[in-house]
Amino acid sequence: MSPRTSVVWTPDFLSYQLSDDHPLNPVRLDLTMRLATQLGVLDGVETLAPEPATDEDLTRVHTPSYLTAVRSAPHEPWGVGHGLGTDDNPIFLGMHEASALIAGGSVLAARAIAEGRADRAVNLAGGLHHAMADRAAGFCVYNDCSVAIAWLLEQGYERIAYVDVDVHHGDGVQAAFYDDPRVMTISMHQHPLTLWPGTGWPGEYGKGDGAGYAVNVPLPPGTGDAGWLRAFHAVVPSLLESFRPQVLVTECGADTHSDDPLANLELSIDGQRAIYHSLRDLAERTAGGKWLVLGGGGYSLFRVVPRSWTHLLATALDRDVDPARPLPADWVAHAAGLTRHPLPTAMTDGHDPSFTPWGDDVAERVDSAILETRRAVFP
Ligand code: ZLS
Ligand code: CA
Ligand code: ZN
Repeated sequence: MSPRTSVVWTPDFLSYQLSDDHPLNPVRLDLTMRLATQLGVLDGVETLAPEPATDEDLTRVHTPSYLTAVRSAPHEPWGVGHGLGTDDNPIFLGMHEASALIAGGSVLAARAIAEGRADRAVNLAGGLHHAMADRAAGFCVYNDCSVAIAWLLEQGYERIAYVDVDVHHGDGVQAAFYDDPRVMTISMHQHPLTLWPGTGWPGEYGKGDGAGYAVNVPLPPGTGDAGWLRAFHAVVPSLLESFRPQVLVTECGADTHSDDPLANLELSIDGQRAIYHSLRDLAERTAGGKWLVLGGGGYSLFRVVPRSWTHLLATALDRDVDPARPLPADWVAHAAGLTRHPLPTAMTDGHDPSFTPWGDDVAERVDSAILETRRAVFP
């Protein structure tokens, strides 16, 4: 039987706008939904409208005093602390409401799976993986990934795998479950010496009962499709095959792309599409088909995120989009009215993800990253 997929969406997700010139611009979500709709990817798909996460949901991960600070910050912005009011995490009106709505979206997606109404569920506004128990960080106020996982644990789930393909380290989710063997966290990311937040070393492998259940794969700047996929396949499938998660949760940030202004990996749309197909295959083979898909970073707002996440939605819906498919003229015209950047013309960057234009130096450094991770986590 073909899998049932739920898509969580409300236009109110667009109110998570940290500031006018902030890199995490919600226009990327609007452009993605428009592109997926115009390509017919969402035809007949009923979207689920979320409610804000409750305090009970949020305090499975966050401290009550942090919730109080987030709620009051827009009204008394002086000396709030908790990482709020920084360049990365400016205080904005409705900050608690917008952040709780995104977390509620990820809980709703988890609930659709837990209640057996869906095998797969998608919240593209989610993936805010840096938020800590009592602190905002890296554009993230509430950690919807952790809140959804904590909700699943509360329902009695015993094995959740979290795979984070965003270019940044999934530090907040790792920290939330660092000593908990019920949650295996795996993050692929640009090397901590070369990218904020500077964590995600292979030696961070969990502690106490959770030792061995945190996994980090740092990749050198310049890593392209082939190197990234090589590292992924050397580490992730065998871990998931032995862990046998009941649900696979994935953070699917699209900031690994070569056009992304915040980081220095060199993936293409075609490489990212291959990643999404691998994640789907792993959910089918190792997690009984249960796949919770979250968004994440991605700062090439016009050229990358809409195409990449349309492939992600299509993958989750088993309606794969041909990379050669041209972009609809209406979408291009709409996007052209918002940017002076040249727009792509098709759903591909014209790359074969198994081909790498990079020299052996990057390939060799990818191989040493793989070895380092494997030494840390495989007995
Ligand atoms: O994973 O690098 C940093 C921290 C700083 C440098 C930048 N300044 C402004 C603050 C202090 C050390 N922060 C990163 C955070 C990256 C978060 C990624 C989130 C995710 O993709 C999941 C959603 C960072 N990199 C780039 C920026 N911040 C950044 C770039 C441009 C701007 C504009 C708005 C704000 C200030 C000017 C800003 C941040
Ligand atoms: Ca990551
Ligand atoms: Zn990121």
